[in-house]
Amino acid sequence: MINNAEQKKLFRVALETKVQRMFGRTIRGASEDQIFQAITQVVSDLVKEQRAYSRELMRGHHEKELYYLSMEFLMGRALGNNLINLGIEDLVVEVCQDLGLELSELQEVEPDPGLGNGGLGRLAACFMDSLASLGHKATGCGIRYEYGLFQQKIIDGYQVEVPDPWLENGTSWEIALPEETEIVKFGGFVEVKEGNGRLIYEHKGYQSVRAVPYEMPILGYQSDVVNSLRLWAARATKHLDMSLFGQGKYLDALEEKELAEVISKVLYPDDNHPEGKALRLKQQYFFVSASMQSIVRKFRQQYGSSFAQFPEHVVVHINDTHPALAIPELMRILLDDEGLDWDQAWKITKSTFAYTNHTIMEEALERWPEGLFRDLLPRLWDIVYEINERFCADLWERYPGDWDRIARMSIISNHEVKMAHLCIVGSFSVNGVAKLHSQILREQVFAEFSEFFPEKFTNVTNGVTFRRFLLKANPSLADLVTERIGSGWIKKPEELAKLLPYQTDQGTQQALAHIRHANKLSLANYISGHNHVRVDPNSIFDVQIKRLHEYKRQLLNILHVLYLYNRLLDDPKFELYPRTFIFGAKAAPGYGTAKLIIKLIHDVAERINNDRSIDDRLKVVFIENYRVSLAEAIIPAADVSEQISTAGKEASGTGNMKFMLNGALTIGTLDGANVEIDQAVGRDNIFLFGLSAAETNQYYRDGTYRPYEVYMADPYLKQALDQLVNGFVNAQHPSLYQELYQGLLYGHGGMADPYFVLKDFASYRQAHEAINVQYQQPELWWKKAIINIGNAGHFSSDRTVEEYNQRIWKLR
Ligand code: 26Q
Repeated sequence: MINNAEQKKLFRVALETKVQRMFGRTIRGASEDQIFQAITQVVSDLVKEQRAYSRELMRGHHEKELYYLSMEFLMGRALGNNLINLGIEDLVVEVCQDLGLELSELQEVEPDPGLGNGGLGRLAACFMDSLASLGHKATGCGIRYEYGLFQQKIIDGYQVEVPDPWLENGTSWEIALPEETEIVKFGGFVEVKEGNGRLIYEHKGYQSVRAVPYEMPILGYQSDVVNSLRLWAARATKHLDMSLFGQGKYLDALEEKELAEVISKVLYPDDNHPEGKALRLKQQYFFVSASMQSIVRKFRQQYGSSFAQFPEHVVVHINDTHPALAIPELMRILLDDEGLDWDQAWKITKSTFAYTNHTIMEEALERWPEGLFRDLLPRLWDIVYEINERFCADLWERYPGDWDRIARMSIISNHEVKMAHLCIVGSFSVNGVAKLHSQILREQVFAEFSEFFPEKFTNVTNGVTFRRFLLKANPSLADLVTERIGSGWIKKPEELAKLLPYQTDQGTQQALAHIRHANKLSLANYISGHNHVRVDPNSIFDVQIKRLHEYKRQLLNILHVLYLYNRLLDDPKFELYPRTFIFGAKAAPGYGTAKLIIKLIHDVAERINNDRSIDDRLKVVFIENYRVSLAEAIIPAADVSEQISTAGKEASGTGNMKFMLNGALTIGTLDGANVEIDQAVGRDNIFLFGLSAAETNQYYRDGTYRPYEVYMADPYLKQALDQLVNGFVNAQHPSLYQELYQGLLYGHGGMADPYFVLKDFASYRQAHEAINVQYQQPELWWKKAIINIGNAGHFSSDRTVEEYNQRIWKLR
């Protein structure tokens, strides 16, 4: 062991040398950018050394391995996280200080890799962290998008999308593995021949694309295991290039290259709002085929062709239906490449896969047109067809004559392939992501499947990594917690409960209040720099940050803000403790209503923030380009966490957990994981409002909801709603929000106000009144905050991953 001073010296020398070798400059002569590059390189060298060491340890161990297949991994910045996981953060901060540098500023140079849309992608990233920290062998498999989720610019209150070329300056965190390239085949046709007394399926006339893997090492916290995130990049096959080249078709060869490489070019920016584009299907098959081929190849190297043992050594998790083609792809490999017969291959396949559903929204369930599927993936089409024939035959045996039911449950119907049905039939486990969500899956969305395969259905409630969202994001709160209860909570989240005895402790309450205030001050500085709005750190910071979607009801929030403003204007006696409402949200580029709500938030903000008559008691801020690194800055500064989705719509939510962990109080509906947060903290420590899932469901069934009547009966609500269209929020363009107004009162063809914004308005208002009163009783407020932190243990992704492991994966 070498001591701290020596370690510091080693790191300093390594950094100085690196700057010289990379840029031909000394530290004094280098730019901030160059120093960032050099630090990253030094740290990534250490990470890769750890990886080499870990692989050496693992060599010869034949442990079961998890492959987590996901179209999205929303990892966030790596430098800070890796410093923490290497246990050298303090040391590097000091080295930087000695050199006159501020590490926190250097970290801001790192592009935030946005290889995901929202919750589903961030969950995958949290799982990668927890798996490595808990010492489980796991590989994340996905796509190395050249462009991540678009960057959001706000111009005149409107969202404008700008590309996110996160790889432009390269990244030090990945290792290219061209020698592990796989070939993926698209299009063509299948020829059936007889050989050795069996049918042989030959795929011909296809186009092939090379899949080149890049691996990012995933360190755990105080763990010897280093896992990998394996992301596939699409490249043209050399073979094709050369043949065209030889014929003098230079431009054609380049075009081929472009056509191949477009597959991994960009992440689809739709969240719970799928678009059925051919390129998306190509992306899915591309990474799934490459992943399954490499998994089988590795199995063969280790265990030969004893494929019956495959499920003992390999489990493949499917993150929503996006990687569902892995199921028929494994069938194809086992049948065509390995020569197994159907029954053997099917037995192996359905013991290998587990599927998580993340959404109940009907329109978000993936289906692909038969024609597109068949043309792009002719061999997989045959296989899915056969899987379905056999499944329907099983259904027939159980429900003879019940054609309607069989049609509803069929994988292929109305000339579409229903990916969720394929997943349920082809997996041994199907789970939802919160108790309520799993119950809705079993009782409503997949009720008939759950009757047929009751043993497959289960729940595993989501969680978040405490390393990134407390230790890294809120170091002063993490220190306070550690001072009180020791550092065990970092790896044993349930130990946070040891904080509960401090709930009424004045010293702890005050320390927490100080930390919050300092975090609010930093956020206020950010806001003043970016939004040119001055917000008061003594006001209540009330935050809603998440994708913009009608079911998440940012519209309810902003209508309530408008209501508060009206009260301040109309009633000099109206009491309001100063409030700052903070929003952050990207809208899918094709989702017009969501984009209009962003504009509305800006117009309301403009009006309120510039009104001197209300004495700064109300401010509204929209933070541009919300992303993981901003979440880390915003959440520690929040007093109030807005989790206000229409009950029954949000599968889980995970932002709710990050806020709770940082001691913010939730205002929310009984939806998703809010239900379990309520159970964990108790009714006194959360602000609940609104319809229950049972009630919204009843309205959907009986059609008796009349938003117009609600509007007419509530003058405050009517006033706010009318202001959307009477020029109050936008005098230049009074009809701008007509669409929102009409949708709430009359609907657009379908049901009016399908997300119950009007119905829940009054009770939302009351919940906010309770916040207004209770925030002014500091002993009460901070007690509740500590109770929230102390009960957050259940919402650690370490707990989630352990549950997956015990019930589903069975690693070690
Ligand atoms: C599908 C097809 C074509 C294009 C896009 C898509 C697509 C992409 C992303 C469909 C859905 C998504 C993302 C879904 C998502 O993030 N769901 C969230 O998952 C979280 C983790 O479980 C939950 O906490 C959230 O409640 C859920 O909304």
